[in-house]
Amino acid sequence: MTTINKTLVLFDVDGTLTQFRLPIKPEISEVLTKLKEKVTIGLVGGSDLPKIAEQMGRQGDDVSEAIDDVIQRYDYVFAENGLVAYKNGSLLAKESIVNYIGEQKLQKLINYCLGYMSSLELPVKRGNFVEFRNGLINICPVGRSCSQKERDDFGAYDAIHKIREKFIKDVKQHFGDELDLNYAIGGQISFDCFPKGWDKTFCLKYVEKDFDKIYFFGDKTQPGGNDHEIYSDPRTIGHSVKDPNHTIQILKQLFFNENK
Ligand code: M1P
Repeated sequence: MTTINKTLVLFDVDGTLTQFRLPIKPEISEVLTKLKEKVTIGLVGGSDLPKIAEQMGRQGDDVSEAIDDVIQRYDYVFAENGLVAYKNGSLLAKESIVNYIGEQKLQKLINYCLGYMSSLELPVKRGNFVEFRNGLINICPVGRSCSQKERDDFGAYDAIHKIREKFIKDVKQHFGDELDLNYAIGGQISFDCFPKGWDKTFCLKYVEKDFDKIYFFGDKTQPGGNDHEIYSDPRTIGHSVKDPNHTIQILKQLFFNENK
């Protein structure tokens, strides 16, 4: 197999390598294993490391084993947009949103979002509406403790009623530039809030000097989606995909000389 030097291929997770929050399928994983023999590969997800590991690590492992597996399996793992960064199995860097924006601003955001969600009427509401992570705050109107069916139902409901888009618009209008935050939809039921510039391009500072070509594959590449900035960044060659099969189809054309 020919090795292509100094090429990095970065992948978003949900919608690009897996269905939303579900484990990677063996046939997709197999292509990535073959790709790693040719180029350097990495993941850049909005989710935290345990969630990425659950989907991309060895299935059946407990969370800490799955984390060990995923950080070994991929050359780079950038969780929470790269705010938690691993290279070759070791922690490279970790950033904290609370240190960066401070407790007061953080509470303003959380209190406002909880207030907004308290007056939202949805087909169902469950628990865990605000998830605090290292580098971002995840806001989830239906509640992260919903079942897979409730998740899928909310996804379909949101596609019609634009609950998340309207919510983000309202938060932006309410705070203006006061919080200096950005908001992006990365998955099916929630949106992420993070300091401006802490989108997925954040991870590029760890790799831009070491590679001649950096490919990026993502599904949420439209403005407002959490792949948009890195997809359109001049440092990457962006590919917008419809689903994991589409990703594999493009990989085969680009790296395995298959034309369809
Ligand atoms: O990977 C993209 C997103 O995955 C999850 O989204 P949801 O639960 O809405 O499907 C979240 O972990 C989110 O933070 C992340 O951006």
